[in-house]
Amino acid sequence: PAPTLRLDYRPPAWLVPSMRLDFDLDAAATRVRATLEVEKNLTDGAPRGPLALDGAPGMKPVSVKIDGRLLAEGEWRVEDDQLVIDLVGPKHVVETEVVISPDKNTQLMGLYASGGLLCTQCEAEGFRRITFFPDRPDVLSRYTVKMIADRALYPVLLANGDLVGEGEAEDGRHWAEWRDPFPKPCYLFAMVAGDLKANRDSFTTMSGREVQLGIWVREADLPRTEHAMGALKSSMAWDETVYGREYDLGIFNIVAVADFNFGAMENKGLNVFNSRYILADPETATDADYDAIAGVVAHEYFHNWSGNRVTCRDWFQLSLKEGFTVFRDQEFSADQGSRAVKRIEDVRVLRAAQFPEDGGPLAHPIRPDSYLEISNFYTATVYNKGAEVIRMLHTMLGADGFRRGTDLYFERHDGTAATCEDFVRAMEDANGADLADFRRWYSQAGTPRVRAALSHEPGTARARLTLEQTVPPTPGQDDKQPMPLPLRLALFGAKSGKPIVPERIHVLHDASAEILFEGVDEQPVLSINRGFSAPVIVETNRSSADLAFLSGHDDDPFARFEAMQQLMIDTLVAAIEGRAFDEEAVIEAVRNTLTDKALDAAFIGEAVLLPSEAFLGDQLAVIDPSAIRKARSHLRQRLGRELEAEWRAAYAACAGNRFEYTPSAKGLRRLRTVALGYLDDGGAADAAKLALAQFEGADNMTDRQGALSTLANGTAPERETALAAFYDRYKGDALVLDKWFTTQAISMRDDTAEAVEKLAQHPDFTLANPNRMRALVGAFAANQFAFHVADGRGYRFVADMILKADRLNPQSAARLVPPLGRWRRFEPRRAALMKAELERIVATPGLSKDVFEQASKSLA
Ligand code: B3K
Ligand code: ZN
Repeated sequence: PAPTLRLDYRPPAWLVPSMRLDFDLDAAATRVRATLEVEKNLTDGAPRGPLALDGAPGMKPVSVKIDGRLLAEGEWRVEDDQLVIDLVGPKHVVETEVVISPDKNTQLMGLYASGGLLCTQCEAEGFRRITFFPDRPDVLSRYTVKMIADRALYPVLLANGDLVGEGEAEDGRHWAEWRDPFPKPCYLFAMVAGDLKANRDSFTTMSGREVQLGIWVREADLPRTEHAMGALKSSMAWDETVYGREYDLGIFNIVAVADFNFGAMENKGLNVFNSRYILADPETATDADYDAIAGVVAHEYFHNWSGNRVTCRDWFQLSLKEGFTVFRDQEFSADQGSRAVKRIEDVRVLRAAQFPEDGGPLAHPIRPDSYLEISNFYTATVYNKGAEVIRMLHTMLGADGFRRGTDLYFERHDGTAATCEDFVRAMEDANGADLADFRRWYSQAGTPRVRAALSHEPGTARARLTLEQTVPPTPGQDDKQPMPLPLRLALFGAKSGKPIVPERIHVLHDASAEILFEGVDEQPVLSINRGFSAPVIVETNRSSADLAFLSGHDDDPFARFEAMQQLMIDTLVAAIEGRAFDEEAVIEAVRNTLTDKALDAAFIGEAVLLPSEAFLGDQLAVIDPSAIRKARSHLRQRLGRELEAEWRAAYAACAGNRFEYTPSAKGLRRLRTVALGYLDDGGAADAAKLALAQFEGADNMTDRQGALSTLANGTAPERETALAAFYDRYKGDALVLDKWFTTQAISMRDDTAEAVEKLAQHPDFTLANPNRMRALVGAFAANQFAFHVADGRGYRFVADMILKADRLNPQSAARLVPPLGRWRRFEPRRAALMKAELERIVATPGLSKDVFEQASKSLA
């Protein structure tokens, strides 16, 4: 198949200013009549040619009419999955009819059935599976949508915009008509039919308009929608305060569905959510779930401006809406809870998901240049690195300058399909700034590396900081230009512990720079990339003593966390590489953090964790998962044993905590389970008993799952007791059952790969549900030691799953390929086994474009 290239963009030949959709809904056979008002696009550069409407492979119109006249079969043709019609005049009304089968739609793109519901997912290219249409984001139309369906099966009929009519039809059927006054691309179309109940509420916007809010779920789930509703109202208020953006329709609906390919979808006025990002109560959802729900609800809501009012011209611009909106949701969450902990979590995600992508065969810039299948580009790079790029603009321009830029951007581009370039230009124009070099962040892939060396000349009271950056080559990009890197830095006195040079931002524009600090009359310690101000890897010449000092004294909490991580990494990497190492420094630093009365539990719970095995692997030239496991477990055991008294004290101090969703209660729960884990690894004789007691006595899922995870890592008899009890208690609840699968898939036990193979045979396992597939297979593939078990069975298992899933749902199957694609980073035996599985995948006949693209690029 031929790739789509960014530079091949041409405006559409035909526009569709308005359209009407008539749905006769039925799970087996839904009739879709589309009435399009089409007009020739007279803009510069628009090609002249016939009307070509995208359709799904194998789709054929039942009938085609032009201006009311039924065309004979020879007057239209289907070519390359497009319906092609030669039109003579500049404006016509085109009417097509198709019949589609939602209940056979296992890809979950277009119109599909999920647990008795009918719902849609159109981004990126799902609309063409519903009807023939120019399925590209730069064709914006006003929609009127009429749905007719059986009233008993589908009592609720929802679509975008405002409800303009409803009524009875024949044979127990009923209808509803919705109209969306805002022109939108077809990827934002949505429709839902089913037996749903709403949690209803309202929000009064800053200009005093009342918006009806509804979160639609199965009746039994209604009590679990309060948290999402609260998050929705908070995000509506936040976008007004922080960005001056108001909601623009009278209705905002959210629907939760059980079968969904990703998190949620920002369809205009009708967001559709994976139920895991809506449903929560203390009994079934962890604190992490609560946080994720608030983040995703906010994210989708924020898209109403960053994505819907201003949309993307083409899919290469995806980060225009996604990077910006992730930055917006991150800041929203930071404002709602602990900013420091939120930043730590976001950087962890970036390092776990985006850095490996940027350093591997699938590396691409946040604005890619080509794709085979756009679904493969909803990546950590486009989303999370994209958000970091926006954050750097915020850092460099300041909050006010950034806001001037977004105001101008929204004003200029409202109602249109824009580009990343438009966004950067608005930032420049609003601030009189020159971002010429900054644009490289959009075009260059790869994580920049910064080498920072601080030297002190005691006699002269001067310190000299030299900075050097390199951007590594990535596939298709051998030569890189330096990127502007905003580095927040400060100096502390090693002896006095006092700040010597207060925080400042240095933007490193060139390949290297030298900064001179005056008045430095004691030995300084460098604090750099504070708050993770640039998404880069920093290498410094700081000693363990410097890092230990910063981990206890830096006044930027992120930098404190970072110093501790670096100390742990230095120690573990030395151990893994067989060099001399000093575990004492880590043990003391952890002790100090753990007993520092000035720190809150949430921060401590993050700071005392060792870097993950996968992240340690990323620090090594060649990854040997067994060596990493050995060194990391050894240090964890020592920390557990030597700080046993401190862990016990922390555990006891957190124990009385009753469930409350507040930052401090969350922090206590976090630290409690972290302490339990260390006690267990340290070999405390009563650890399994403590864990079982926590498991049984918990009044919330965070504590219960935390205890279960601890037990699942070990061999105590309490393990099976807890796993069985958990299963019995929650077997009717799909979202909680997902946790049961995941807990076992991420277990540190040596036999996890075998256990996961067995779990794939469990009657509750299915590849048809993306959540369940991710819960077991996705989680397993992220468990470095287990997935890379030396005999290669982990690779074989995941490859088998990819091939099976590909026949049902290529988009989800393709997401499992990147872990195998990292083969070049592993020791030769494992690398060969991984590569062989990729080769087996690529050689399989009938592969989807999605899996083919990921697997073939991984071998290239
Ligand atoms: N825009 C959707 C993602 C669609 C993914 C399509 N493969 C959700 C989001 O980012 O908000
Ligand atoms: Zn998004």
